[in-house]
Amino acid sequence: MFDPTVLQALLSRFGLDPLRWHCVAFGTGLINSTWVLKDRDGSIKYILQKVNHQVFKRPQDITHNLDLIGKHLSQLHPDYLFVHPLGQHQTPDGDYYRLFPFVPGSRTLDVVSRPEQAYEAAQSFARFSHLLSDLDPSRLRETLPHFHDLSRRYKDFDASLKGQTSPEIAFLQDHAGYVTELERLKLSKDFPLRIIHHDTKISNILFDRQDKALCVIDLDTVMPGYFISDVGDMMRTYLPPVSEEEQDLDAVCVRPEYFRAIVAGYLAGMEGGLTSLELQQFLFAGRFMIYMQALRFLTDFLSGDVYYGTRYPGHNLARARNQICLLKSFNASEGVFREILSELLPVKV
Ligand code: GN1
Ligand code: MG
Repeated sequence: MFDPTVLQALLSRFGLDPLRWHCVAFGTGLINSTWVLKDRDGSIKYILQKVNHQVFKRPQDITHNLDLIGKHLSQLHPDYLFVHPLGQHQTPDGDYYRLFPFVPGSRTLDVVSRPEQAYEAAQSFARFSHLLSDLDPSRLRETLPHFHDLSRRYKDFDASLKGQTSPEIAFLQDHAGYVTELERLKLSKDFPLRIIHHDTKISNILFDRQDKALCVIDLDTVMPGYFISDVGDMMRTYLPPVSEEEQDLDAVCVRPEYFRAIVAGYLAGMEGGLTSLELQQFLFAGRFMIYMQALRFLTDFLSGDVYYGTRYPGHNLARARNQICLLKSFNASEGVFREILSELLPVKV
């Protein structure tokens, strides 16, 4: 938790009376730390976030992107709810904090328990990219260079092996065809770089009490990328009934009705904005993101857990096993997914 003197100094910097606000840790993110600021009556008014500057080496690039996006949206789509930070501050030891307004009546979900929630989230992430489609992606900074660069992730994985073998390593090596598949797609002009979110887990959507999506949040990784990152991360995190933390692999499976909801919601939010080549990549989107997350967890395990926080020995190995199991389950459901796609898509896949 917070050193009280650091917290007091920080709140004063943001123009808040340190004696008035009660600061409580919030959320389950693996990278940044988040707190809510409660007023004396217990109501939440602000969100305070510390950006992990080991990961985000240039937090000012996040600010640059958010300013650019905020201006664009307020000019062209003034009704769009965009939660802009109220302020940011770097402490003398380099920690970077941001203060956000709490959106009244909003709540976040940690798990997707109804397909309607998946639809709402997918529609919101798609709408966000769609409304930004007339902003040149190259004007944004890459807040995390090579973040979803699968070739780079594979190289890092390969370098971490140092001659070791295991069933997990062999599985990921056997599926390295996904790396070349993405490189091939990237060569096509019909597979455009877009401004996308890059972290579409359900807790990055604010919902109202009726489970209608209000807006997307956690915009640190908004930067140029491919739509398959956003769709794929929704598949990775909404299709299974359990999270990547689940160690009971029998519980890791995919739920086709959530696949339908993601695809339908995303198409609705994009309003016809995807190219025909993109429309054919919904299955690859899921494979790509689940595979990359398995690579990232296993690489971190093999490298001594330097990136993801762990709570027990072998935690990152367990997460990698979970994702490998999810990828197997995803691929085993290809037939059902194809049927759904043939109903929803205007093109044949
Ligand atoms: C990290 O911290 P969190 O949960 O928002 C990671 C994502 C991973 C996710 C896996 C900047 O996100 O890419 O998918 O963990 N974010 C970063 O849980 O590495
Ligand atoms: Mg995040």
